[in-house]
Amino acid sequence: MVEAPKTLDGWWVLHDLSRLDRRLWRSLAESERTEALAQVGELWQHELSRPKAQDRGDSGLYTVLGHKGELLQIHLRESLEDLFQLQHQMSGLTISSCLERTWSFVSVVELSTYGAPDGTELSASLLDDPKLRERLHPLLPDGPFVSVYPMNKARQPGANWYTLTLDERRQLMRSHGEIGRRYAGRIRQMITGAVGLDDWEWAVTLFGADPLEFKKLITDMRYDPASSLYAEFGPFLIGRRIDPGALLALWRR
Ligand code: 76R
Repeated sequence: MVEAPKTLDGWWVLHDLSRLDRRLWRSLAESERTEALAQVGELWQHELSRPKAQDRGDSGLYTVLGHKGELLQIHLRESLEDLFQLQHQMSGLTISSCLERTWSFVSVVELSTYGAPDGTELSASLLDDPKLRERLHPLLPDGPFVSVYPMNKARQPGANWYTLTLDERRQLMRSHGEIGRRYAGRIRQMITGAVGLDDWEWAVTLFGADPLEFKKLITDMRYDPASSLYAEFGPFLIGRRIDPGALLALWRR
């Protein structure tokens, strides 16, 4: 029988990529720009750092290389409602009229239970496991590099993930997980599910200190059937964490 894997779902995630329209930005009066940057600083220092302090989410800023965008924000929150609120708050900022959104992705932290032994129930005791709760509510690790891309599992004749049995998928995910675990301690991954929420089925967000490790891990996975037969990818982004103060300094120039 073909059935969907049970998933554990954690914090809601907004990936938000934008670019500062410098012509528009420079057309503002100096005093307006100063005021706009003060608003941004205020928001990041207070509103956006509060969820982390209260263990209710996290927010991170990353500069991104290339033409796809220059600033990636990743926001994790307890509910989708919180993300709506955050977006409304952001759009009220003066700087928002100069920020052009170039990509975004809405998803929710997802752990599938392929790794669990047969018949494991998602019992309350399982959810009490602090390690599991931490994985469902991850704080953004300090990377400082981040690799982000959306993906689907294939639905083609001859390679259709969704017609495989649970057992077949479990086998495939096992070898996938083994490859991933070779990078334990060097790469942290965050898999977020987006079926019914956005245009791809998942976003993959990888964190690490050495960007070459991203290339190696993703290459290793390409040769593994879970990816070689069944994975389809969207655009890839490479970013580096930047703290709000450093970003403001860049924009102040
Ligand atoms: O062992 C476990 O408990 C978890 C095993 C595991 C699952 C179930 C796992 C491990 N992943 C799982 C699910 Mn993954 N993952 C990706 C990508 O680029 C590519 O080729 C694919 C993008 C990467 C880089 C990656 C990394 N994984 C999934 C799913 C959901 C499938 C479903 O539900 O149908 C997707 C889409 C996906 C994609 N994976 C790991 C990693 C790494 C690094 C690990 C090891 C993590 C660890 O052990 O801490």
